Amino acid sequence: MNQKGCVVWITGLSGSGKSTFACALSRELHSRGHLTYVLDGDNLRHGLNRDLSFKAEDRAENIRRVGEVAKLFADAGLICIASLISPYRSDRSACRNLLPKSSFIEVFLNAPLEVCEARDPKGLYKLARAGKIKGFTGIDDPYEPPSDCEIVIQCKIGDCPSPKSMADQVVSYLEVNGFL
Ligand code: GGZ
Repeated sequence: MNQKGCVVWITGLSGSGKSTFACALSRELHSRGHLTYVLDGDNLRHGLNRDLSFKAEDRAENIRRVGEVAKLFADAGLICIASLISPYRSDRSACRNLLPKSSFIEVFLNAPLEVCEARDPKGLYKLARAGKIKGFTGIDDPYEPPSDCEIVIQCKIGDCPSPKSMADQVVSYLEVNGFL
């Protein structure tokens, strides 16, 4: 196994497909003999981050903790894949600053709100529209798209790349940039 530790940080709206993409990327890297670890925002909120809400300070703390954990995995030589909404630029930028230059690879899964809301896999958008969830990203809490990220994956209405082709795009980036 020849790899250099790094963090692949996937940001995007709820329902954009971050978790599926993260799993596909992890599977693809494993099949090539690489070691990975996936940190999924929603899962971590059941354990490490279960004390945190969705208000801005708590989202910042959520992202800070995951950034610190991701750094540990990257230090140990793993390709750490973090998938969190991470809606605020300043929080993502703070994570980037934890890592050596170029080892933080920010991937924007750019699925428009209409696409995510039409999918609504957990019915959360419906609840947010009905005012039953307050401060829902994209509805009544902001999502600040990255302006300087390493990779953008574009998903349009009726035209989203498959998780495997999203994974291939990241694998190519990792190869070209000497992580694999
Ligand atoms: C956004 C929320 C909210 C609010 C619950 N806003 O798509 P999901 O359901 O399965 O994953 C989302 C998850 C977001 O956790 P993160 O740790 O990624 O968020 S952040 O980076 O902003 O801290 C969503 C669900 O929690 N969820 N309430 N108000 N998403």
